[in-house]
Amino acid sequence: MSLRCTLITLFPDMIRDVLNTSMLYRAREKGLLEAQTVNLRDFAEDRHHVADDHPYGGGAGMVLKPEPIFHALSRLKEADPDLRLILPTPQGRTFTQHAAEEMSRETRRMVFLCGHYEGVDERVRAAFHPEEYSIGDYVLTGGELASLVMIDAAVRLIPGVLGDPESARHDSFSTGLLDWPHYTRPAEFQGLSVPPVLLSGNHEAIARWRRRESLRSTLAKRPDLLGKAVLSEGDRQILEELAAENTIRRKSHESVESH
Ligand code: 6GU
Repeated sequence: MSLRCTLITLFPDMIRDVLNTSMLYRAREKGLLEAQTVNLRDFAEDRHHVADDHPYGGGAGMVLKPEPIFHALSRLKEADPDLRLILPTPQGRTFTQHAAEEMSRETRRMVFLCGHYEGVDERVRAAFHPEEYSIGDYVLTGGELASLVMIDAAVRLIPGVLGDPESARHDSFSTGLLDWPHYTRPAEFQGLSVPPVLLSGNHEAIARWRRRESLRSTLAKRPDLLGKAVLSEGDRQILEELAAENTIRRKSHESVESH
């Protein structure tokens, strides 16, 4: 089964370069991702193939005209009436790992309508009811990068895309915790050494160390995630120890400062 994506855009080159690189390229080679671009300008009716115009009511920026979008979408819907239309926009629902997992199981063709500048003419929403997704609370110049982010996050979850299927299973946002630290050779570099447990060959001890370091990292960097993570009694015990260590460290730091 492969993920089928069509991206409607004014900047197909921007998308093709990403689709032709690294894991996305390999997913396409393996037949696990099928992605194509549709150039919105090809659906503009005027001699100069203009797909955007100034906003009614005045103001800065440009708005994507409705006609080229209607033509492009009508053509795609004729070919595939069951497609799933996605509009990347800062106004959308936040795209999360959960949404990526759901997308990775999608069997319909997904059409990403990449708005640009100030957005798309509102009548596109009224006519096609796209699913709107945002990739975070900040503003991009267009929907292309956001679409590629969503496709990338979904594609790497398709079995066969990553070399080792285990690597997706312990992803930060699948386990609810941040990842543990990683090391590779050499065992010592510029006086910095790899934690000895990782060289011990003791797989149980390594698993315990990794869990503890994941908890440590999450507590330090994203304590908000701990509320939702699935934690064992042992995990909670470790978190208490880590919190106690932090309190001790803070106290000794304060006493050093006051001297
Ligand atoms: Cl999906 N599109 C644009 N243009 N800006 C964004 C975004 C999407 N998500 C966050 N910022």
